[in-house]
Amino acid sequence: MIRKSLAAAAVLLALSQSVGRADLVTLDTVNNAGQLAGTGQVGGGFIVTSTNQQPAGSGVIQSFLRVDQQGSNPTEQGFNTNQAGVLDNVSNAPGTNFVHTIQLSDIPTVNIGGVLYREFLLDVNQSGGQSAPVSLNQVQIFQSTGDLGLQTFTTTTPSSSPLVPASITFTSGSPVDVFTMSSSSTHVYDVQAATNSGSGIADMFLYVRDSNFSVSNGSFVTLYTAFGTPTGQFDTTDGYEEWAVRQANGITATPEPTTLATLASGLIPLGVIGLRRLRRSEKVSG
Ligand SMILES: [Ca+2]
Ligand SMILES: [Ca+2]
Repeated sequence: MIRKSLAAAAVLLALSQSVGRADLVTLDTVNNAGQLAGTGQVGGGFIVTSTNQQPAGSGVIQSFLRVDQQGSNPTEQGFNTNQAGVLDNVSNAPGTNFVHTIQLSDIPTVNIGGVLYREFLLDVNQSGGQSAPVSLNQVQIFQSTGDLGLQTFTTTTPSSSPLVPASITFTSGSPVDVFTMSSSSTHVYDVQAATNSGSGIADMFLYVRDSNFSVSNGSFVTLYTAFGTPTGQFDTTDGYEEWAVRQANGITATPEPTTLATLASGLIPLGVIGLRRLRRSEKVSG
């Protein structure tokens, strides 16, 4: 009897570990002005924060990926490449200004509380503004020696039950996975970002630890992104979502000592206050 009970308990334990292991974690940048932290399955801690960064002319913002839902689909996904017809990329002119490959040296670094992060900027276009954010469900970042749009890949279909986030696996090209935000075995994130009023105003920063990146992994950086329902709460609507980096050739934006001290002490609306006070200086970037 004891042996049977132990066997049944072992089966139950195995089931509980294989089904529904991931938590759905909401990071609401719409109603929280400060930094919100998560832990990626690959690449460790990351930070998201709202912003109202305005492109102040060419050369300040470099857009590299635009994705838009097909018809009335509630989801969209894509990754930056110079190739046409990839997933839901807006690729009328791939390889040109708005959808293209980027290099590690294109991505600025920012020091937050003594930790160096690579900074990515998201510009959301949704109908309904603050009341209708979009759900960002997945970000995967790869390094490689060439354009991953030339490689083969598979994607998963996102699901709410069981909880499975959208994801991509490259089956050729051997890219190095340096960051994976959501995983069906740990956390599935619902990062909510709303459209700021006005055209061309960005909405959210994503910070990924710089220590994940290495020049030896290859100079090309590919960002895969997925939005919508499932697994998030909010569908994709209206125009395209756009990923960008601030300026070209890299800057090191170092918070002033007073800002740094405040950051270290806890929550602060980094995107609203901290980054306005950043001191820019030349840097040598991978
Ligand atoms: Ca926007
Ligand atoms: Ca949209």
